[in-house]
Amino acid sequence: MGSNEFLVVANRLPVDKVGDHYEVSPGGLVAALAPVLRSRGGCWVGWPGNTSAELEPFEFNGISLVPVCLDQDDFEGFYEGFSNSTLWPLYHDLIVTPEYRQEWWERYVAVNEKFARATAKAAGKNATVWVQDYQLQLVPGMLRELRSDLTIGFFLHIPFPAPALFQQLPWRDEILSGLSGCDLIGFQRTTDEENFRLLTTDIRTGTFPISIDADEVQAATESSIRTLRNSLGNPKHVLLGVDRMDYTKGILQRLLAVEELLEEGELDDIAVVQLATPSRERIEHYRKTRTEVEQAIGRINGRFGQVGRPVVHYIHRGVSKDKLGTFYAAADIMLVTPFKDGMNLVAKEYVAAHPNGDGALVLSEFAGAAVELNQAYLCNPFDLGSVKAAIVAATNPDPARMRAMHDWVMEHDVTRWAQDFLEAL
Ligand code: ADQ
Repeated sequence: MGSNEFLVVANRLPVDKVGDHYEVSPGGLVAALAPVLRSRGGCWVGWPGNTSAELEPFEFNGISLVPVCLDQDDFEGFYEGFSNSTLWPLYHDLIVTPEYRQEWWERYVAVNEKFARATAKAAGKNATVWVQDYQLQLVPGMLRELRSDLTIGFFLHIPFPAPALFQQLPWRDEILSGLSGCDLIGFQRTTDEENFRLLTTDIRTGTFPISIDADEVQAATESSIRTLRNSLGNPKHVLLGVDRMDYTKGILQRLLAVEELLEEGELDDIAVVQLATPSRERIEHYRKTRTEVEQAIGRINGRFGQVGRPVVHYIHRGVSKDKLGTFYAAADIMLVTPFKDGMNLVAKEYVAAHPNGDGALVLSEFAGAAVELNQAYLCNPFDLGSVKAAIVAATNPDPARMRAMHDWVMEHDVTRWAQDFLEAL
């Protein structure tokens, strides 16, 4: 038994090793939880992100970190396999076909056991443990067996599918029994919660839409916005996409919509900026998505670009928070078009960067964010006509809509999300 009174357990530690030191790593979960942990002073249990190091617990930026070390077989079976090639596509409504493999499942069980044991060791008497996301659905049940004194919460960051889909999973009973170790399970949307409750009503559940650390969205200066727009050739409309390169995000669909609008003469004098962080690149579907996106970008630039003035500006790298803030502030239209998304923090970050009512958000109905940001220009990414109509409408936006969404996001930030969940727990 340890002495920590509050523990976050997540697949990844909130840091990356860069050379011989650590840096806070980017991503939805980290953005969401780091501020909460700092203010409560707890510990974070997670994988350090590489399979080589055997690490001891250490302190970083006022948070104590408890590493769970994974070897290459764990990484391939638990992370790339069961988490991201079985559960990820299944929970995102089969955008690609999930693969069901016994050896991946066995790794998933073994790695969840590692997390549960490390957590049981670090937790003080009657501590509160908050387990995060689809990679660790067995941890609550295992932890309950090891430590009956703990209060255990779980938050699912991605959607929970309809029972008809979930029931495909050969290990569906084991997953439900793992989750039944929880005192409370939180979901992003009521539809996720309802889907889960159709399977079992024995566990307490709630809906807690995650949000952003609104203060972290850097206020961009006028001059940085001007410099950026100049470098894009001062077009009438700047359109922006910011995503992990993932097939759930509908990056190709938004490019195809723009291409058709250019072809039809419905849009002109535009620049599109697509920032896409590399993601899960050893998985075939991810490589295919990248290839399709890059082909479309090349084709669109070939058809509609000029020398020195492409239509689509594409960065396949992460960008710093402060540059990202300038992109958000400079963009007239933000394109968020996932086929399915638990929440989508990018949509909220964009809204936070537009305090004065300028800008327009084109948002998929299938993003969790669409529930709260219902003043966006909503679209159905499975219907290109609907994406095109939303983009055209967004070229002449109503400032009242952005103002209303801005006020909502500023009020409902990630601190409030965490407070709401932990109070309910
Ligand atoms: P993600 O699928 O990673 O998260 P999202 O919520 O959009 O999706 O978060 C991505 C984060 O990464 C954002 O904070 C964004 O700023 C950052 N980011 C993306 N591209 C970047 C780039 N090129 N450079 C720098 N930063 C970049 C999962 C779920 C979501 C859910 C979150 C949190 O899939 O639905 O909203 O968890 O619960």
